[in-house]
Amino acid sequence: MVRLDGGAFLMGTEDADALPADGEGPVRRVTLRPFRIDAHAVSNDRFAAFVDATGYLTEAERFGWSLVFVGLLPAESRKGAPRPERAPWWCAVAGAYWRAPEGPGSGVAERGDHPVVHVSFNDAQAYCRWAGVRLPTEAEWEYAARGGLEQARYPWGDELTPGGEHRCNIWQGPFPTGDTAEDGYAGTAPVTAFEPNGFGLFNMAGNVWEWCADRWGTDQPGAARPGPGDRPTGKDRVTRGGSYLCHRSYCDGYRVAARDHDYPESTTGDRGFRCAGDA
Ligand SMILES: [Cu+2]
Repeated sequence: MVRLDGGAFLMGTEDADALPADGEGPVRRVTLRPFRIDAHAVSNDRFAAFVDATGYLTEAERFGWSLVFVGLLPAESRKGAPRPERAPWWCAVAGAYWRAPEGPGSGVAERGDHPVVHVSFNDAQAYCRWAGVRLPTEAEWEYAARGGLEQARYPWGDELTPGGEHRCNIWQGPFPTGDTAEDGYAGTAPVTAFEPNGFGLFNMAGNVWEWCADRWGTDQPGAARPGPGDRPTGKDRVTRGGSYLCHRSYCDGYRVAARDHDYPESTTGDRGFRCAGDA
């Protein structure tokens, strides 16, 4: 973990291309206590240590399925797999879970240092309890992702590919049919791929969406809520950072202020987490 000083920072954005419905704005001054945060997302190897020690069954295992990106599935597994109408590039795959990310027959033997996926918010909480840590608040996550830069668009600055260099694992090419993997990866990348940001944190943009502690909402409290703090109500939880599936044609979740959410039992092949703690 990396210890960060906290203090005041400008959270959110008023960028013209941020959707008002996502609640990225207004920009507000938020003050944080010092805290610690993982330098990278929790890997398959780390999650395996938790499961081996506790016998924990993830929600995807208990429900018997999870959402896998269609492009990562062999043709025979795609057949008959239900697809959400709103996002038909996902297939509901029976038997998909963290140790079999593309369903039966797949494995993580070659992906021990990749982020664990198909973990729900509740699974992430269970891991954190075991490890004696907690999920970051959304404010902590964004402060960490910004890496000390004020109001930059990405964790490294304002340009997506400075000098033509890829700085994160997202989608290149036409979505969802052809990821050219120009950044070096189709699907997940190792948790320490690419240069870290100014705080030494890896993959705060792209690779996998990361669960935060906060309940989802789009009302930003500004000065009324000076520090991190959970909303009292709401079922969904916040996710941040975007994933290997993000492409500006439909989702630029890899912008440092971008936000998303899902219900706490939900799992997908592009969502994981990193842990935080009090300093
Ligand atoms: Cu996205």
